[in-house]
Amino acid sequence: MAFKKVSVVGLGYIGLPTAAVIASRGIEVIGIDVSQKAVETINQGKVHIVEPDLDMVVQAAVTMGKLRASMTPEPADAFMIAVPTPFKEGHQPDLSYIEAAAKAIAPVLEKGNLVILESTSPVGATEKLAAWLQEQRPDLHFPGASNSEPNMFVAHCPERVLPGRVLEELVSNDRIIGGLTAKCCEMATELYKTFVRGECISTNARTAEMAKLTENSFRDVNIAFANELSIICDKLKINVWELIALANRHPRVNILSPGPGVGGHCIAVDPWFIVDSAPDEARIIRTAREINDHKPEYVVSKVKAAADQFKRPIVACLGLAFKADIDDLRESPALDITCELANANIGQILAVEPNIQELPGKLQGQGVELVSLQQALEMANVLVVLVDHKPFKALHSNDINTKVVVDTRGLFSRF
Ligand code: SAJ
Repeated sequence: MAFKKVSVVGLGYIGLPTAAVIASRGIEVIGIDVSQKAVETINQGKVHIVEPDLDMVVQAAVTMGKLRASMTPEPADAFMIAVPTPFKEGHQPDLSYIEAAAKAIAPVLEKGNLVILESTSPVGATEKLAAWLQEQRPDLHFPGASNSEPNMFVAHCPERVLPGRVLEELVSNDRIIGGLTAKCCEMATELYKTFVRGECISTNARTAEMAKLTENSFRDVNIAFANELSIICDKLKINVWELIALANRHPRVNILSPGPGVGGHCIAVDPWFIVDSAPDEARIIRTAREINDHKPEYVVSKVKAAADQFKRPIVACLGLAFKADIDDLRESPALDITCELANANIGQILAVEPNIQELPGKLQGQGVELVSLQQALEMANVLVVLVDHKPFKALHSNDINTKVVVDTRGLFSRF
């Protein structure tokens, strides 16, 4: 089947770039979002999120009349759901956004439509999605949810793009196509082939769900190894950066970098979905999460000890984002550490974040001052490197050698 019209539900960090890229291939795309502001912004050809080159692609797609946004779903050939899947209390996956999306599109679904779940999901979520749709539309036949021959198609095709390189990776990455039936895989592959240059590999939905969770857990476990090493090295008075550089010269060793903790909305969340599904079995995965979640607390205690050396400590936190050269503050350990330090009454706290213009809500009213890097260097006696943003990497040893430095990213290990 040729896809003439595609609906993308959820116009965030994944949905909007996906919608714009499909539209750029000449397919009519309607983007659905619950935020009126997001819808209005996109319809003006503008973007509400920061991602390199996204503004250009969205503007072109809207100007060509191929992409438009709306709060009201309408009929289409395929529906792609890209809504958040956070966790609830007790680290249990919260599928309420997927359920809400299913209920929103159900009334406009037509026989033969393809529904794709792109959101990172616990194992079994795609089957649940089919069941929710079946409940809403008893007149249609969803795979696995109806006793009749299915006339609807459902697949899980997890997004795997790296924030900061989304437009490139959307096209070049291989895609896992987890269909509820072989025909679902076939149809979903046909849709992805319209914009993906990478390979599309078919499997079942449960394996596709687990593959995505596995990728992010693999990274989390490896970062936890590096973070644990950094704490062991502090105790043993060894420079962890030198240690890792040396160990990585072994042809089969590739240790990742320690940091202030793991941030973002993916790696700090997804491993918990595996732990929730197999609590007794997922031992390394759970421990890795605990190690990475504990790292900010460890950094705060190091900064407190550093500040204790001064009568009037002025602590400059370099970076608030969850990783280098982006403005994304979601689940950011750097932001949490700065907040903790502000609450700890250890002295004046300065924040330097070149990618934002105003202090985030969480830090407002806490006595924290957002300053430039230059001001921080003039004022502070303690520097805490929390993010390896480009301007911080460009610092010279002369800029910092009169300060006490807590360097969570190893920027100054070369001095
Ligand atoms: N981090 C370290 N040390 C490292 C690498 C990363 O401390 O050596 C920290 C970062 O500073 C950051 C966090 O980990 O706080 C996560 O950053 P990241 O760059 O590893 O990953 P994300 O969250 O930006 O994107 C990940 C990617 N997954 C993998 O690389 C396996 C991306 O491909 C996924 O699409 C994305 O999660 C997602 O949406 O699931």
